[in-house]
Amino acid sequence: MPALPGAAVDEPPPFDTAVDEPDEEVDTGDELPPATICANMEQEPNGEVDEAQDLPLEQWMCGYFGELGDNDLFAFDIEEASWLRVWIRAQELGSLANPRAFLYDEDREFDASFEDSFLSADIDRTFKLDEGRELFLGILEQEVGSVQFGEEYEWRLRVSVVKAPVTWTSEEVEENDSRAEANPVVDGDRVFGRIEHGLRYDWFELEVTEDREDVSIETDSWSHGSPLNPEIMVEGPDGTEIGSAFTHDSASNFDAKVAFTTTEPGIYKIRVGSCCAGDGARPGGLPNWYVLDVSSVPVVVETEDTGDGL
Ligand SMILES: [Ca+2]
Ligand SMILES: [Ca+2]
Ligand SMILES: [Ca+2]
Ligand SMILES: [Ca+2]
Repeated sequence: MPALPGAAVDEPPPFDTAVDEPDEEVDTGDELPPATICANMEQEPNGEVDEAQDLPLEQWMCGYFGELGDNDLFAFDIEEASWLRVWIRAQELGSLANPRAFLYDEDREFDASFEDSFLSADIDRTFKLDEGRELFLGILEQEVGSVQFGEEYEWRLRVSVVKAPVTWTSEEVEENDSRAEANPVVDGDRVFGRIEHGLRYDWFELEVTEDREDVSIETDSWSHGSPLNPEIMVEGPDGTEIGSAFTHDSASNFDAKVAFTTTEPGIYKIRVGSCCAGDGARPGGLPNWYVLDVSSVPVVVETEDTGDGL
């Protein structure tokens, strides 16, 4: 289990012990005393915008889905463009809750919904705020049912300012939603971009000068906590699709990678979007970021090469 910042070394394991253990020393009037790690407890009612509770950064806020349809809403201010991590824990700590979360700002310009993480019903997302904003984070039980609430539906959440998990060399230039507006890229580029809307695309184009170049187009996104599960599609100079992917080298890595060897020089078009074309889901929004990593190197021709390079 990852270290929990602020936790005392001898703190009992989260939840299972901490919430069930009677603590006579702390009498807050609550039926269950706060666990040591909980610097803050939710204060109901907190379901409406004007009831949103201030969320201190870098500290754990703890609470429950205590009633049917319980919505727990928090507000926090970020003064400048920053990388943020939203970490919401429940099932991994033994809670029955399966939280989902909605992040948004007053103008609804920066919004995303967060559901399960890979192999986990909990939420751990890292993204780059584009500018200083006052943000709201609402969480609620994801399971739809009449009994998904109560004292066993505890959650803990923390929002923190973090270091960028990736590096990049340039940023996309919108509008780039069509082939004609494609941003040029070259070998070695790492382009930071966002899928501002799930139905929009970011187009790039790579000029290949040799007949045969090994091209690899891939994202750093999902594997670094971005809400975006990206999809890449590449077209050759004649407009035919060379490949598309929403996974990386392994089927359980939801970054995207398309790698191939060219057969002719020309302009190769690259389309980046939210997984997946033809699928109705395709979430988007400013928090959905990626870094597109571009590699294109001429194939070294072997003297005994018979034509297929293998
Ligand atoms: Ca609550
Ligand atoms: Ca509530
Ligand atoms: Ca974009
Ligand atoms: Ca675009």
